[in-house]
Amino acid sequence: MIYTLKTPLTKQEGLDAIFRIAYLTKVKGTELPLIPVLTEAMDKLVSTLSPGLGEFKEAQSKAAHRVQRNRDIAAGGLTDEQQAMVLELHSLVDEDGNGTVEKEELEAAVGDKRGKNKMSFFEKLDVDTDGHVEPLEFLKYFEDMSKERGKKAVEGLLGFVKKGVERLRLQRDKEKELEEGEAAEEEGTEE
Ligand SMILES: [Ca+2]
Ligand SMILES: [Ca+2]
Repeated sequence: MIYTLKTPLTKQEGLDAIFRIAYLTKVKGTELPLIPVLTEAMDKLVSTLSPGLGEFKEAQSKAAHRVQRNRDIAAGGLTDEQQAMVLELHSLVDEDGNGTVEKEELEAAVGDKRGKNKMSFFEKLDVDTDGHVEPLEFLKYFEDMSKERGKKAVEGLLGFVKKGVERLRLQRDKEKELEEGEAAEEEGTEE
């Protein structure tokens, strides 16, 4: 049965062959009805082929995704590294770690800069205006910017956000140190 599958048969020829083999090996000369035997043969065939089928489909969809990605990058979209960087920045700006960036978090990192059209950076990012910037909204903003204004503009903004995040982290560390210092002092006076 397996051998016939490796020959260039049409689907119909393949099915006919399977049915014929099922008939010859299981039904001919017996009292068995044909249909249950065929059903069983089909089930066996499906379970034999389906693990490979899943892999094949996955490889195919990965290849299709790859082609689409290459097209996007060729059209000026972000590279894989830049996408990773954008998502990392998103998670760094998301200080409370709830998975989205809120207005206060963004302003703490990069301030409240308004463009010519009076829209704040946050308003531009939060396209669906639900008050949270999801990772995909963040990514889309940089992706569009890359396509419309080029790599340099994106690199510039990425650098700006990165600096903001680093400055914020230093500031938080200092505050923490101060707090710990005070706590230690208090403990010291108690003794
Ligand atoms: Ca957040
Ligand atoms: Ca949103």
